[in-house]
Amino acid sequence: MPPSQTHAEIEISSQPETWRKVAVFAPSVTPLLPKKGERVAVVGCGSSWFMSMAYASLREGAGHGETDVFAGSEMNYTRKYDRIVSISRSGTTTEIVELLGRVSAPSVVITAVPDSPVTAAATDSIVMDFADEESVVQTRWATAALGLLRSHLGFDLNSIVKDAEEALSSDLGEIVNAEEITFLGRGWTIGLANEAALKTRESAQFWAEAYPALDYRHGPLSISQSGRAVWAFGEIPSDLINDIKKTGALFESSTLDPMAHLIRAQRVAIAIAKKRGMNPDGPRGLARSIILDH
Ligand code: F1P
Repeated sequence: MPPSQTHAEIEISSQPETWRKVAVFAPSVTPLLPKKGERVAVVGCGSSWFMSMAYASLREGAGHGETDVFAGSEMNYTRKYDRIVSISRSGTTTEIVELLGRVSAPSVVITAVPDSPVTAAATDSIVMDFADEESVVQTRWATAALGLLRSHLGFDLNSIVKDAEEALSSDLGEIVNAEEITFLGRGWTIGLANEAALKTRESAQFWAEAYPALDYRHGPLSISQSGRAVWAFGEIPSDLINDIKKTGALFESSTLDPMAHLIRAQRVAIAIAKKRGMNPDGPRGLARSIILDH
């Protein structure tokens, strides 16, 4: 049986105040993050990879320079970068420690834990211990890390705290009864769609997928039907919405900032886990950090 209030729920609810703290903290680390024009690779594993994806798309889209993204295990070591940005809540993820030891470009790690293997391996470290979590499943850490990087791109995090509060108080409705959810995004929100699907898989062993929105029609659409759901982060074209609705699936979208909309997806994941009698803080087969012994 899950405890009445899980760590994940407490951490999800604390996102508005955490984002405010990130907004105050961000200017102090500006010199450690990529400068405009630098060629950058962003790396992470799991949630940290998905937040890396979102940042890479936002950075390049904002005209700050070419920005590639890699899962920690899939770095392209033949490419030349001016800076490597890595995200790791635990600071102990093997793929990231090894990657930082191998790259020749200056690197910066965003982590929740000071004096960890990643801080030893990176050139510079940004420690946001105030955003660390008890739950294995990442929620506020992921949005705090992405929030920091959005701030660095000039985005005012305080401007979406209201959206976060709305996402926390909104009624979850029928979506918690869906038998499958397909999450969609475009550009930077593809990372959010992947993160949302990871949340339901980790915390509720619940079947969820994620795709670039326009790719939905190239196969994933076949899984949609009444009793299942499609969830879009950010805007998607109206003809695509019509095609989704024709399948009979429940369709969820929002005018909230997509990172705030992710909070609703985190809540849905926890609600499904609880409905299934699972403890979302202790996902099957997962640990806070994946440490490989090779
Ligand atoms: C990354 C990660 C998480 C996952 C689990 C195992 O950790 O893959 O995304 O939920 O906790 O670790 P980190 O490198 O950000 O600590």
